[in-house]
Amino acid sequence: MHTLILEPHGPVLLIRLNRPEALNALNQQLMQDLAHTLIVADADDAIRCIVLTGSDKAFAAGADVKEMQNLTYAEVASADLYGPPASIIARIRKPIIAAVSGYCLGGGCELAMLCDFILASDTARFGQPEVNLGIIAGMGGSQRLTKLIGKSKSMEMHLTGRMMDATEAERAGLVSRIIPMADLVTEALKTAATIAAKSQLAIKAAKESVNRALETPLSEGLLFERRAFHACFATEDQKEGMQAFLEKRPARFSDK
Ligand code: DAK
Repeated sequence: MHTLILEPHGPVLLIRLNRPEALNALNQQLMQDLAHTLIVADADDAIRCIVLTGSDKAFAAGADVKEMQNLTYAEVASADLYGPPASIIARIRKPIIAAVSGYCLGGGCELAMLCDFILASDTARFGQPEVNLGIIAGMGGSQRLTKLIGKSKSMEMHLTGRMMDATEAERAGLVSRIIPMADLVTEALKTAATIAAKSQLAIKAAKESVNRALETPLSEGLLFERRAFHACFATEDQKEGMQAFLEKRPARFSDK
């Protein structure tokens, strides 16, 4: 699989996008390889958290313009270009951290937003510049970016194609933290290891509950969260977590 480099780090799988010649532009092969890799990782008990990254210069500079240039409406519509892999990535149950350095544009920004949260290096630049090519975002950008940073800023990004730097992206809520570029992957792996050490039952419940905030009305999201909270009390990990706290020792979670 030459479009991706896979590096296991204990319970964390690091996936590096690997098309340096095109600033990691997302072609159909890369998207299929990524979806396949994530399905396998999701089913592998040894993997508890995933980090997705690119290079120092680019997380991904968008969908591959060379691949898209000559496609007709009929071809794009009937193949549902990039649609199936994007739907698969959105359904992965294990946490995925996007570690973003450099350009994170168009489909690249949409891919980062398909992850659970974004850690950005101080060199990261985000944008939805599709309008410059005579198209619009097609992998969720108009919806996810608007939910994450609000209508006004999202609209400006989509209508002008301008990029925002890491500071603006953090202030707007697109990015959870900014990290010096040299430390980005190390910090992402450290964060992933912290997540990997928790009860995976609680992690899945938390991920599903937070995602409900973007997908359902508040009343439905609150009901989902309450039911997921109740279900935590059916787990051994809840008993262990609370007992360990009261005994002033680290918890030993069994994922049961
Ligand atoms: N696609 C293909 N190749 C790309 C690319 C891209 N998006 N971005 C960069 N490259 C290639 C360049 O062509 C160049 O290749 P060579 O000329 O060396 O062969 C190489 O990467 C280095 O790029 P530059 O020479 O341009 O590097 P610079 O540092 O000068 O500029 C840049 C960096 C990021 C500012 C510039 O490369 C740039 O503007 N790139 C395009 C950014 C862009 O417009 N991105 C949005 C693409 S459209 C859909 C789902 C998703 C999408 C659509 C549909 N469906 C589900 C239906 C998404 C669409 C998009 O993302």
